[in-house]
Amino acid sequence: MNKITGKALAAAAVAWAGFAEAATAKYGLQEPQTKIAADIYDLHTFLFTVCVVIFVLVFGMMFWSILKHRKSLGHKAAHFHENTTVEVVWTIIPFLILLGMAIPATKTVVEMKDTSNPDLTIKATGYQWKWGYEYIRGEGDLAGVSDGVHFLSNLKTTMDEIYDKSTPKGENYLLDVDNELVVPVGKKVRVLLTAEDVIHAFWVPAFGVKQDAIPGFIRDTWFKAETTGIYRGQCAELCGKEHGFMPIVVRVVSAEEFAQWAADKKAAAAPTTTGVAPTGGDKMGDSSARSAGIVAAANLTASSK
Ligand SMILES: [Cu+2]
Repeated sequence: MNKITGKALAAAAVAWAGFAEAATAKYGLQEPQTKIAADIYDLHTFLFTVCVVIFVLVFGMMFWSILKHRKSLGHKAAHFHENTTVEVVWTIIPFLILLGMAIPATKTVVEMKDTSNPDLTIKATGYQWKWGYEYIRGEGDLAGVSDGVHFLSNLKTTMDEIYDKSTPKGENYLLDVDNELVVPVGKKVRVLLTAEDVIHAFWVPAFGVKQDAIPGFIRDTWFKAETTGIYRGQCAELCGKEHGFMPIVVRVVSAEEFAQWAADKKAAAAPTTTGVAPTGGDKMGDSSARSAGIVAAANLTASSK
């Protein structure tokens, strides 16, 4: 009998381990790719454990008390008031628990907010419903490599995939873009965030980055990706009917690949021999449309004089 119980327990443990692994893959946090994301992951595990322990202790004590001290067993309710020891204990213990949770959490939040000394600064602008990226001139060694590079990043998932039920959904359904945000590995990237129309939010779970992009304001955040690869995120602020259609895709590459990519982007954006900027579907109008507007405004000023 004991052997059978042992085997059953072992089988249950194996089944539970398998279930836990599958559940983690499906419902758990994404595998952290930055130190901050790893800190957040550990904090989540630690705080969740504290909550579970408190839950088990409180409910265990409650059910045990109800069952063991019920009226049918002949128990009579005890009457005690103003017990100083009990009151001191139940004030101090929660205070210590909160302190134990707040100290590591605050340390991580302070680290998250420290956007100083970046290697590279990128301005990300939220639009209904796409992201615009601009590699700006600023502090850091890498500023000269990519400064001035700017582009829009649109959803690549086809409308058929979204609306036509007979079309199979791709592997990265609603998480694929035409122009990825490319960054070098192991470098501190500061992201300046703003929006053109309504509030959006820049969220890349694997980097532990989530920051609102607010029209008229600049907020900043940072990440330092530790491994090359492609990491996906989404707008995390309900921003209109196509809120779910503005993903963020970050491609982390080596320093050489980054320099090459930046050079290619700059070459593609350079004016052609005819002096007309190439059309790259740049609806943001940062290049051709905006400069045409500037020229028109200059002409107006000139003619009014
Ligand atoms: Cu949005």
